[in-house]
Amino acid sequence: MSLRLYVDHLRISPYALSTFVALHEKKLPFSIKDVNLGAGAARQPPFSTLSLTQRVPAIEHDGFVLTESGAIADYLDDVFGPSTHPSLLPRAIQQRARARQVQAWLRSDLLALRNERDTTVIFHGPRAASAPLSPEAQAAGAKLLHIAGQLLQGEFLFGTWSIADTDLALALQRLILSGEPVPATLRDYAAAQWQRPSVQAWLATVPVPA
Ligand SMILES: N[C@@H](CCC(=O)N[C@@H](CS)C(=O)NCC(=O)O)C(=O)O
Repeated sequence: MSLRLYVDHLRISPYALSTFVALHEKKLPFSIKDVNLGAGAARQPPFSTLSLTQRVPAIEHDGFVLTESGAIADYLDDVFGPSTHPSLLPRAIQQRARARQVQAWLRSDLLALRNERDTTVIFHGPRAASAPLSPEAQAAGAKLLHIAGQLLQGEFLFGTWSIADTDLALALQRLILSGEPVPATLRDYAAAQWQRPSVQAWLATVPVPA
């Protein structure tokens, strides 16, 4: 079995983090290939010919290449099923649908917040002075906190860990690590998610700025 993960070389892609964590949580052996997005490597061969969407993350599993972190999580759960590997998504159908909903929502909404608090702040530390959030980004932050507060049941979203927990914690970290006010329960949740060995393993690969 060969499994390779393509990620951005600066390790600031939240989607690449999600797939790295997914592979780690599944306890799958995999190699990592860096793609230098800043140099346009995603749009040039060899990556552009491998990857349908020319985006990271991509996985290459025994010659099959797949992008889109949500689709990759589904694929990994299908191929490496619950009898042999930990699940990334809840097994109960409605919870699984809710987890996918959360994943898709986090990837398609909150644009102003995602733009104004990009993941550099999470993986490379806060900038000396970030501009205050615009009204649009403040509204996105408030929406994130409201929905996270509604969804969160104790330690995890769905009773036990799922990949949606990593994605939600990442979104909350945009606010927390840039000093925005976040309720203690959500801060504690995000901090606990950040301590997972899978997330720490990703953080250990983040290059130190020159
Ligand atoms: N919805 C996709 C988003 C993937 C995505 O937007 N990746 C960005 C990096 S964060 C990318 O590869 N951009 C290509 C480029 O910068 O050339 C997913 O969940 O995997």
